[in-house]
Amino acid sequence: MKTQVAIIGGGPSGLLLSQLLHKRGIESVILERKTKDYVLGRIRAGVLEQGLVKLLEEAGCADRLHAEGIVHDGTLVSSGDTLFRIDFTEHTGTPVIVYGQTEVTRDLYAAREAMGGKIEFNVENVEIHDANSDAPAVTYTVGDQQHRLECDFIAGCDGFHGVSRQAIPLDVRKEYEKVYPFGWLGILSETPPVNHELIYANSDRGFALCSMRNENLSRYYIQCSLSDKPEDWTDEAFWQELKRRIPSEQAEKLVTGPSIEKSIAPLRSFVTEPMRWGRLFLCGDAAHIVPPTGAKGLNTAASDVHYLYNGLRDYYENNSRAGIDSYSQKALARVWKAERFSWWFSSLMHRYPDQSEFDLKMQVAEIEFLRTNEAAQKSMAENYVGLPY
Ligand code: FAS
Ligand code: PHB
Repeated sequence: MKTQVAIIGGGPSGLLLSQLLHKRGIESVILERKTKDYVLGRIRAGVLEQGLVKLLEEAGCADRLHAEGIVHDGTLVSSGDTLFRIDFTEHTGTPVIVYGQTEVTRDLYAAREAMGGKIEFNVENVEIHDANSDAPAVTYTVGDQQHRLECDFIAGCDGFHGVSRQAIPLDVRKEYEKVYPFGWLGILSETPPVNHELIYANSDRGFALCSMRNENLSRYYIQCSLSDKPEDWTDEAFWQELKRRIPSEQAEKLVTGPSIEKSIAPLRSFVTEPMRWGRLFLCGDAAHIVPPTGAKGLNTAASDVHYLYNGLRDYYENNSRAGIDSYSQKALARVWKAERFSWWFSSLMHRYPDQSEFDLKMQVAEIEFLRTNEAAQKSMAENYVGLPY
């Protein structure tokens, strides 16, 4: 089988890239390890930057997002019982949209299927061949059938645990990593959100986040120990702990209910350089990971897709290599800014096991500076709504 762009991974990065390429008549095949239902069963990101919204509009996949997404002009930040608001629209003129990654992925699958997109599910034994040549290929199996996909380019959109990053030789690839000494225990509940905007809470018991998917589907997180398992936490224990971490006024009006999903995500900052090797291009979580504190994971995958899509368009439409040759450097410039913001906001809002009293004083002073300083709030707003592509 032959195609122009072989895309490994049918998550948001791979699907968005495939859909954008298709709109320009550039052929691609997506190879996905799991089933569509499995991919759609993952509960992940919840906040979309305008950059991603615009890409979904360009891909012709933004109708439901605009109908069901919730526009947020700001967010609340709390430290103990002190609560203040960061006004995104006042500082940047730009809001964010709350719309679950699951729904983005659902919309992208629907668009790919409506346009006859080629997606292979349940692929195994994916191997990348001759990425550093003019004739790369991907081999894989489905069941007991061996397949070989000849292509012009390979997009590695297969997430942190995928095979693409490993295809770049160790003497070419450099990796940067910071593992955080805690995780996020998240639940979904069919209850009205405690507040119409998000609440990022720092408390002496640890971090908490109050988010939502719609007016009757709430998403809550609490910082937890890395040794915790979801089954260690009853719903009641989760709700009691959440109430201890958010301001008492919100705790009193919190509507609790049974969790319909409960999971723990480890937190890490991770970047691999370069994001390109020959005709292999890494995109999204295959190349970088951020702690979800800044809601940058999915949104930084989107800027990668933007750079790669435009580079491939330039190649096929104008016979120019400029875009693909500058992909890694352009994508990494924005990736590192997202890494910095996610690391900064995580350091500000979480309690670290080895935090000294002085460290704690620094954290309190930094939150107080954010609460009282307009430049600090503008800086946070600009990073949160998304830096320019
Ligand atoms: P993905 O990991 O989403 O998709 C990669 C796809 O490749 C998967 O479908 C996988 O099955 C497939 N794959 C893997 N190996 C393969 C192989 N060998 N062959 C074929 N296919 C293969 N971001 C936020 O902004 N906010 C959040 O709250 C948030 N929460 C998260 C919670 C968890 C547990 C995780 C893991 C991530 C979270 N993220 C969050 C980040 C997340 O949203 C990612 O940034 C986003 O999924 C990136 O999309 P992709 O790059 O497509 O990677
Ligand atoms: C979510 O709603 O899942 C969410 C929102 C904001 C974040 C992280 C997760 O920073």
